[in-house]
Amino acid sequence: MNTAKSYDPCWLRFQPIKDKQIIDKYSSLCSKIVLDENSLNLKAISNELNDGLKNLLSVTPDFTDTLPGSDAIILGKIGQFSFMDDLLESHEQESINTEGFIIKSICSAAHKRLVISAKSDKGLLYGVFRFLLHLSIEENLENLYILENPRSELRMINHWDNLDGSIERGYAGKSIFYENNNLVQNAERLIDYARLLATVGINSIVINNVNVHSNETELINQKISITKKLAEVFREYGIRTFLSINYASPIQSGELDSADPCDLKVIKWWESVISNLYKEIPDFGGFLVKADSEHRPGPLTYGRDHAQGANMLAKILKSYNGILIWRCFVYNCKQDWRDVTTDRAKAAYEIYKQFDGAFLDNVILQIKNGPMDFQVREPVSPLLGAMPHTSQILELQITQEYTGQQIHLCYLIPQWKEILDFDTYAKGRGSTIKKVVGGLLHGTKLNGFAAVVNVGNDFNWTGHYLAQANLYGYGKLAWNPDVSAEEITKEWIRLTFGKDVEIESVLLKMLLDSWLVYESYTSPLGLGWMVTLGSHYGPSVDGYEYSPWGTYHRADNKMIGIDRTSSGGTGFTKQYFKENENAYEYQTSCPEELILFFHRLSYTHKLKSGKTLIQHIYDTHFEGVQKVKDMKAKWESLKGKIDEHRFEHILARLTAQEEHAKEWCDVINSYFYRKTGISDVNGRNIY
Ligand code: GCV
Repeated sequence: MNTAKSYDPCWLRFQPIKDKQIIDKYSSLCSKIVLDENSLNLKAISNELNDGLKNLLSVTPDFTDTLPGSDAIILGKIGQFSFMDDLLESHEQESINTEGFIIKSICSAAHKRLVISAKSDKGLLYGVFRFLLHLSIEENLENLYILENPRSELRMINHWDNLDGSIERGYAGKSIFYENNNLVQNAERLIDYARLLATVGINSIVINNVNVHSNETELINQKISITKKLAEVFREYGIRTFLSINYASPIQSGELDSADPCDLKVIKWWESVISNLYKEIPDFGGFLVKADSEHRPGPLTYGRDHAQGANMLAKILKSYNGILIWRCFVYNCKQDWRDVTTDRAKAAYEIYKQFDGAFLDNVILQIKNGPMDFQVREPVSPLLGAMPHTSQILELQITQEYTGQQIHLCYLIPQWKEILDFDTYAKGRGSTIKKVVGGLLHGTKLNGFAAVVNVGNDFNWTGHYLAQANLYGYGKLAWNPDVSAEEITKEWIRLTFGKDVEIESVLLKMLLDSWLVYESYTSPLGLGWMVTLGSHYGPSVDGYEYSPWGTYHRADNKMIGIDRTSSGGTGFTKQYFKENENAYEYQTSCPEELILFFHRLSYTHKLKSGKTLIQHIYDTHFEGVQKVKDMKAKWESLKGKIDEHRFEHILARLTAQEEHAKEWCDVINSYFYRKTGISDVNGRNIY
């Protein structure tokens, strides 16, 4: 059972059901399963059913491939059993897509039946997991009817893991994949990780850091056995494996002296490497590339552009049904801070927009949600939706690099919901980001989501127990971006902490409020970046101010913020479609939470609340600390209701958060008080 493992089961707890009524009600239904095991490519389907039912109901199901006259679960692909046509309406069969599924309960006086059906093994697996999770929280199975299709083709996880076991921007221990340049000997944990991902519908994984160092460069050739082993684990759970590659691999290998995408020798080199990869891993997904970004090599070195660089690899991958994902996180990271004309926010659009339609159709551009870099608050990247002839996926960051590093509670689903609901106006009103990444807006062939994951080998996987919810929620949103934050959160709480009204109400509020609470005591009004240089943790108001990274607030004793308007500013607002451009261009219409991202204002500027900008900064920071205190008190009220280990662990994180929030508040408020000399109207202690 899960409890004996050396790590937390997260939302896959599958504890024995205690309610005798439920056991009596469903034991007979779950003891017989109609299933043709030989027709399944994913053995996980029957294994999960077997293990799940044994854990939950102490039932060992009897598998059969004929329809019994008794209660039974009927599991099969559409068209597989002749009797399926009597159980599923033709419109139901038609409306399920390749990875969707249906769960349908059919009860008559004679017997109870539960049909789980799909068009593919992956769909069946998702259906089985959904059924088991449903049962595990003791939901009613009678009248159960779920027909779901994932909205996006790619629902991807990006690991920033290195072969030495370190994780770039990892806050939950070491890699669960690698140590000492080899695989970690922990096969069971890897399988459980694949299970966790599959339960929320993740179907693709990049297994190494986008900053590909020398050891990781070899995952495509000398160290291919590592890639192959991980691909085997993930394949069983319907997850396709991808690699981040070093664009200069031909040079790094010592075999060539160039990585020029137009050099025939280079092309041949990649052809041979890719052919071998597919020989070893026939369903290999493809490559993710960070090129010409933050000192990583790329085609620009050879006078070639991004489209030439990407297409060379994509062309080779195409014949194997592979995909090439090209990141758009490209900007000048050697900027002179004295230069006020260059605007990092403009970089991705300026570089990539011109290539719309120039990429092969198996190339996807991976675009971070904001134009800067996963700050607690940024506008949505104007590049998203702006390239109608190019596949795009949205890159989110589950790992909390700038959002409290899994010490602070910062539940990101509300932030991601805002991003997904953002209207780009690319094709008029209603051109939301979720339509862009669902391929609905421009009809692009490939589409979806990628996110940098937050897991490591900590007992609880994510550093903070409650950060597990960010991983869960990401998968749920990638599957269906329309589902509400509240619904996702309640589901996660029930699966993870059981069904209890008080626990649910406390945790729901803590989680749903936490992003805005974090924002309130950190960097104000869309500025971002007031963190310690390098580590990105803790307040350092000028940490990035005189640096080459293009990340400035430009505070003096009168004014703060960046003018990004087209009338006197950097002109970034121009990159948006008219409606958004107009909104951001003017102080009166710019959303206030982003006002200093777009405008340079005086500290005495009056906000809509009637408060001055400086007073708003003071107030939100004091309030933020108080909210963390309240959150902690709420958590403490659950003592005795939650197992001691998790209770104490979370309490310790909240205690650290309270202390660090106070640090943030004092540093930020003191900085601005000293800069401006303007006192807090409420006379609170500022240093
Ligand atoms: C993997 C930021 C992070 C880097 C990260 C980079 C990226 O700069 O601080 O650690 O590198 O983004 O997304 O490529």
